Amino acid sequence: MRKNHFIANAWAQPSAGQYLDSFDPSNGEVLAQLAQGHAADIDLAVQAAQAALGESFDGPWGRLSALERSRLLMKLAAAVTEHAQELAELEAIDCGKSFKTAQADANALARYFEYYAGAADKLHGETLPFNAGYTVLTVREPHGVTAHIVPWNYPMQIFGRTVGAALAAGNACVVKPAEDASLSLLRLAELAAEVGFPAGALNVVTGYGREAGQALTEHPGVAHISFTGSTQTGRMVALAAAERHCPVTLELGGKSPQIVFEDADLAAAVPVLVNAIAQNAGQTCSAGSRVLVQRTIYEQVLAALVPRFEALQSGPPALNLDMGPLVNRKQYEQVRGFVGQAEAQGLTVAARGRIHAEASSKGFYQEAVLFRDVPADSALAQQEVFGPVLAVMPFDTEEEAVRLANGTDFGLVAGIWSRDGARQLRVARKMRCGQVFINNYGAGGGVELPFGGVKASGHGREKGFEALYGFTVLKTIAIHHG
Ligand code: TXE
Repeated sequence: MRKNHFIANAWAQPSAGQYLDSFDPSNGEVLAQLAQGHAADIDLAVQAAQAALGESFDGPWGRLSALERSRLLMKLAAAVTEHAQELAELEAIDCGKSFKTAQADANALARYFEYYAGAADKLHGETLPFNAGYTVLTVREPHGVTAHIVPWNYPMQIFGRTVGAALAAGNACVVKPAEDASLSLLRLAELAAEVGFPAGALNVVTGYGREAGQALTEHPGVAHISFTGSTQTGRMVALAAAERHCPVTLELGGKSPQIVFEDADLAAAVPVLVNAIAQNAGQTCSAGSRVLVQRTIYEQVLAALVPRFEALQSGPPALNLDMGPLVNRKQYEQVRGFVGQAEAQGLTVAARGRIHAEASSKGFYQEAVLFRDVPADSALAQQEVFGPVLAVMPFDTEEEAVRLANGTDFGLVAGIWSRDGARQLRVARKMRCGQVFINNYGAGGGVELPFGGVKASGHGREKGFEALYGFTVLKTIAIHHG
């Protein structure tokens, strides 16, 4: 399968004529050849987006009313629902997800478009009380051309929450998917053209991060950058953006804790603790990769976790097991490296999951691993593994739990399990992160719920109305009428 860029509602061959191999993680074989984008391809896409907007927002996309944008997004949501099976299959094979996970991602994508379609014509400014003789108002305007650098773990969902919001707010988008997982996003761009988005409103340029990605971050025509990915690359993107004062939203990784107090409802908590790390084989920015358990119930919680971990199975996407393979060899080696290093340091493996007999030995399969008594300063407790590896550790007091929970460079999400209402809120207010879940974890995704991090987890908010605000520039207009 050979795929080109999608620019101005048409397939575009790569300017340098080069294609890169994208691999099937379930067997290590070449799945597709993707156009290898360079600066020239990015330039074409940015020009197409600029033309769609027009110099004074008078182009075929720029002049549409909020209601017209809303209706197009609603049509795109319907097209995604109609093609959900096809999109899920592409995503499952490309990323190594089980089909049921990819299906859920397709549903979430449709929901993002619905949500932002509904929000597009409710994105209004204010009138402000001011001096006598004045009327002052604010208007929210699009940035212009927005860049969206998308990783491989949830391509459709991340596309939905950034591109959906950016389009609703009236921006024209240039998307650079991950080199490992571009197929669903190329199809989405095609669907957008089919439902009537004007040429240039949505463009997808594939290629490597250091080529197409970097060129996009450096392009002077880009007015806002939304990046989801690693902390390291996020820093490079932010530096490139700073060179030309371009606003940037960074959604980076995490080492998110779940705190289990002795009064928690364990029957409710335990399955969620497992799912929070098994979901997408741990390749989730908000994965609950640390579990802090009050010492009085520590052995009880471990005893409940162990059989559930042992039952977790990894296998080919079509088998719809708990987990598929990891996305690529680099990720596979990274996760194996963390596990091997922890074992070499004498950390205790409490349980291991299984790899299904039908899994190819050439696929990137990693079984779930549960480590107990993990020291707070170890790599396993401090660094993002991005695989199905859970670090469990005990604590004695609430103060210690808060210190441990906040004691990493990251700050994305936290979970609190307790029946004590005062403690729930007290601890939630002390968490240094962007989202806190009490007696649940993730709230089932929640497209309406603002999401993002602090510290090395990034800045800016996606999802909900906050994302829409981020994709607009607030202009104040003061009228002196006497
Ligand atoms: O990420 P990169 P990688 C974390 C996770 C994972 C690690 C490495 O810990 O193990 O990152 O993954 C594009 N300019 N997360 O190497 O490099 C790249 O092409 C512009 C967490 O895959 O950050 C891809 O589209 N763009 C995370 C995207 O950036 C560049 C999701 C992400 O790649 C670029 C994924 C450059 N110089 C990984 N270099 C999350 N927050 O969910 C690369 N890219």
